[in-house]
Amino acid sequence: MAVLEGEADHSLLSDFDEKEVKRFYESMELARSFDEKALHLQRQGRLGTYASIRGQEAIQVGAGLALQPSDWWFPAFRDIGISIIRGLPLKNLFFYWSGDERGNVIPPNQNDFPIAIPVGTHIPHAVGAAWGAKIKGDPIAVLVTFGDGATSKGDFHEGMNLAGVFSLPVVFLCQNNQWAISVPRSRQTASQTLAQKAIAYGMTGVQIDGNDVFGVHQTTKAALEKARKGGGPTFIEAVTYRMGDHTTADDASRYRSSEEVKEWEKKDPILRLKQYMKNKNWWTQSYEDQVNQNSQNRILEAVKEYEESPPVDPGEIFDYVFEKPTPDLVEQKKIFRKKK
Ligand SMILES: Cc1ncc(C[n+]2csc(CCOP(=O)(O)OP(=O)(O)O)c2C)c(N)n1
Repeated sequence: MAVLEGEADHSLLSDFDEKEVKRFYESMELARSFDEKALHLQRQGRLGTYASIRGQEAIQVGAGLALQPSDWWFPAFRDIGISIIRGLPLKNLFFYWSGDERGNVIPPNQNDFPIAIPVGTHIPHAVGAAWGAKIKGDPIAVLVTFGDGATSKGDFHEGMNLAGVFSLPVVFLCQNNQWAISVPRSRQTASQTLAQKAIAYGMTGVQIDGNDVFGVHQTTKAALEKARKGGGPTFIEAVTYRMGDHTTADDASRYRSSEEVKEWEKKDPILRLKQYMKNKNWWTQSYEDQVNQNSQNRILEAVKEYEESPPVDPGEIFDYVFEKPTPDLVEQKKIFRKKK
């Protein structure tokens, strides 16, 4: 109960000052406002299918702010909070969720991979990047984020195994939001926790409260630092809850109870942080209004850029499959052009 009222366990709290705490809050608020806007745009037919991050802002902001620009990050599809922190232009996220590949163009010097829509397939990619960094002696860490459902995939186990054997600088961050579409955590694995899977692969596994931005930040930061210093991989299970539907194409009320959702609404990571800030006298209504106004301005500007961008040439789909197009692709592009 103390936690829900914003009471921290001071023995566990490191010295986050007002500025740092406000950065957490403002980033979480921006991510949530973006999320709400994306849902509205989808309902108005102005965006494609969208996967909400509501409820997972503490994990994404806590972890995103623990990364250094030189680290590499391999995202799954429910990760816009980290994308925003990493500096992906907001308009790219609108492009992405409208099925426009311009959304996947990562700005130069931003060490992020494009979003992996197939569940878990980016885990071996991340491990490969970590292996490359180790061979080259780059003092960087790799972060890979995924859901509880991904831990049932072969890609996860192969990635974890290799990372353990070669002691690679990679942090596996599982956002255990309790549901993989309609499959509950209890049907995902008979294992008591997901974190304990790390033991079998010879690495540290830790289960944390994914709605506690401070805890997520400290744990991820320590794991990334350990990785950069040659200490090997870590698996973090951050326990949270997917407050919305799986995507805008889903209706979660068909497979889970409203009581369950209501219980988790009380643990909303933003409410919790706000309460903590109120206890510290770091929050006022005018501060919140200002933060919200800033978020809205940024988001509306991005919507404008996204909607006013001329459409891409559809023939481009043939251009990026291989470095040099195969004769088949050249032929297909020709036929496509004639049909247009
Ligand atoms: C390889 C693969 N199989 C199936 C799907 C369909 N699918 C999309 S999301 C999802 C569930 C993912 O659950 P989880 O990993 O827990 O992530 P969450 O959606 O909860 O963030 C599935 C099965 C897919 N995208 N890729």
